[in-house]
This record gives sequence, C-alpha cells and structure tokens, in this order.
Amino acid sequence: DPYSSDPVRHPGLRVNSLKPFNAEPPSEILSDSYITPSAIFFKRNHLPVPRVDPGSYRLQVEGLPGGALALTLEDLKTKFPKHTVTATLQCAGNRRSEMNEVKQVKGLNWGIAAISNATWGGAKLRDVLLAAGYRPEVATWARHVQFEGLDRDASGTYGASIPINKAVSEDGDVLLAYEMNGEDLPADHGYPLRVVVPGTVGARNVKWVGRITVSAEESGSHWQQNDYKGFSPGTDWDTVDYKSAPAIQELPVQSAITSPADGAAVEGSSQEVTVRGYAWSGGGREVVRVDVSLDGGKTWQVARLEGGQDQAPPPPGRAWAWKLWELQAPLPPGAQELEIVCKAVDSSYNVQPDSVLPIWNLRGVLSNAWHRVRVKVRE
Ligand code: MTE
Ligand code: MO
Repeated sequence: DPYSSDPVRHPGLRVNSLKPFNAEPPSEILSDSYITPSAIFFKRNHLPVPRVDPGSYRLQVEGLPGGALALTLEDLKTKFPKHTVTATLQCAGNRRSEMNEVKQVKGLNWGIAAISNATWGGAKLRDVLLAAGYRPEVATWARHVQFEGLDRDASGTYGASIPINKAVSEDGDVLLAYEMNGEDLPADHGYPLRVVVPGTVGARNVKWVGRITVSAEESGSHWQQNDYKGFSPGTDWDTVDYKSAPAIQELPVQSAITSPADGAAVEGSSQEVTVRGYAWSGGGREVVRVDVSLDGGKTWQVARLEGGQDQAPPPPGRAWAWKLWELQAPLPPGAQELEIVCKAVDSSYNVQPDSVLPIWNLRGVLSNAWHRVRVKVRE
C-alpha cells in the first residue's frame, strides 16, 4: 500500500477521500481563529505523502545559464534571509458541492472549507533564483517557473508552474517555505519544503518540492495542462478542449458563511442573530466589504471585517490573507426562517455572481456564487 506511510491526521477533519488523503475542517470551526491551526488546515493530496529525509534532501534549481544548483535544507535556511508571509490557500475546487447540486461535476465534493490561512516562513523564491543566476536581461526567454514535487505514482510526479513575473517580483512574496505557523512544515503540507504562491490557486503551491526549472514553457504536468482550468457552462466532456483555456492562477473573489451552519436553528428569544464567515480574493486584491442579507438577498447589511490581530494592514496589491467577518443584527420581526446570504467585494470592485448556473463548469472549479444558508428561528 503506497499510502501506508501517510501521517496520522486530526480525527475532527471531514474526510473527502482517504487514499489519497483529502479533508477539510468542519466549517463552523474554520472561522474560530484567524490563523488556521496546521492540524485542521485543509489537506489536498493527489498522491501518497512522500517521506523525505531532511539530511539528504536537495532542491535542484535548473534552467539558468549558470548551470544547475543543488541546495540543502541548511543552505535554504542559512544562505537566504528568512521571510514570513501570512497567506490563505484555497483549492480551485472549494465549494464544488454547490456546483454538484445544480448539475453533476467531476471531482472531490468539497464543502466551503477547502480554504485555510497560515503564516509561512522560508526563503524567497526570488532570492534563490537570483542566486542561481537569474537576470531578466539574460533570461529573456524565461516565461514560467516550473515546480516538481517528490510525490509520485506510476505516471510521474506532481507538477505545476507560475508565470516568471510572479516568481521574481519583489512584491510577489513567493516563498520556498520550510515553516508553517512557526514550526517545521507538517508531512501533509510539504515537509521539508513547499512553494507558497500568495494570491494563487492552491494547485500551484507545490508541496515536497524537489526541482525548480526556469523555462519558456509552462509545466507539462496533467494538473497544469489538463486540469485546473475553467470552461463555459455549455462545455461538456464530449466537447472540452483543455488547450483552449488558460491554467488557473489568481482566483476570483470569494466569501462564505461559516456560522450558523445550513439547516441550523437560531434562538428567537435572543432577538438577535450573529453571522460569521470568511472572505478572500486572489492576486493580492484586498476584500474591502462583505454584504450580508437575512432575507435571501432583498436587503443587505455591511459586516464588520477582521484582519488578523497584530497584523498591519497589507500594502496595496499584497493582501494575501483572508478576512474573517461578523454581523450582529436584530432578527426580522416574526421571521420563522432566514435565508442568510453573503457576498464580498475586493479592491478592484470585483463581486461574486449571484448564482451557480452561469459559472457552472464540468470540473466544478471557481465556485464563488453568493453563499446561502437556511436557518430556522426557534420559538
Ligand atoms: N503539491 C504536491 N506535490 N502534490 C499535491 O497533490 N496538491 C495541490 C497543492 N500542492 C498538491 C501539491 C493542491 S490541488 C492544493 S489545493 C494544495 O497543494 C493544498 O495544500 P494543503 O494540502 O497544504 O492544504
Ligand atoms: Mo487544489
């Protein structure tokens, strides 16, 4: 069993698939802390978790005129300044189950919690590429930076790529992370080294990274070429042409209600309801507002946004972390049921679509319609 050396996991996780291991935290506890504890951080594995010996580990950096570079973990920790970045990771398939309700899609049936927030520590990819000889005026052919994971099966290793501009930009904050929330990366999250690409879809944040290649081409991997792409609601499995769509990189604006849960009851006697959730947008765009409705979208109130405590407001264009939000509002008089809805607005005034149908796609990715929960008001 190639999965026999997988790590032990937190029993509270909602398991989506055991082999490979895919799980999300219960959504009600997702918004309990701004920084998601690593044990309940969502886990998305395509393959068995590789067990990497930190002593013999080498990161290969290739594709530059100076020749290949092989870095030990010690090199990465001592030869490059350590940076910490608080960044939210979201799987492209987060909230896929809502697309499945409209019409069947292919993929893991994620709820609203295939998203989590952590503080990552490591070397900047930019610094490592510069040390390997990258210079924009020399590598004029360079368009992408490819990452290869050490996890593999018979058909090869996990791989993905990001645009060179994101990789080398001073403001891109792309990390080769060896720490998650102040500790060594856990096995599930890429020990000993993973790529953290803030603002970019989870799939490009390659775990257990073993090789980095500067290239004119995108990664040739299945996950870059034939998956993690968006299509028209009218495209089906007979007509889909994966070459016709770009690989997902930055994600669209997103928000969801974590509490109360769908189907829960709220206390009528308290005459008040508290609604909580998360909001985030890709590409470093800051969430500037979250609107909440208690009546299915007819009337709206503005939620209170919480960045992290002791987190300075992010510089413009570098809002990598989610905001948790809360609305305390009087219960509408006489209401027996509430349809609570949320939608977020980012710094480019991007908004979420009001329903799933116009954004439905056969892989169930990019699911970011207004989030709705129905709750009963208990007498
Ligand atoms: N990297 C490797 N090597 N193998 C993988 O299966 N899954 C990707 C990405 N990096 C994956 C990977 C996907 S699709 C997501 S959403 C994130 O890792 C999930 O990261 P997490 O498990 O730390 O939450
Ligand atoms: Mo993902």
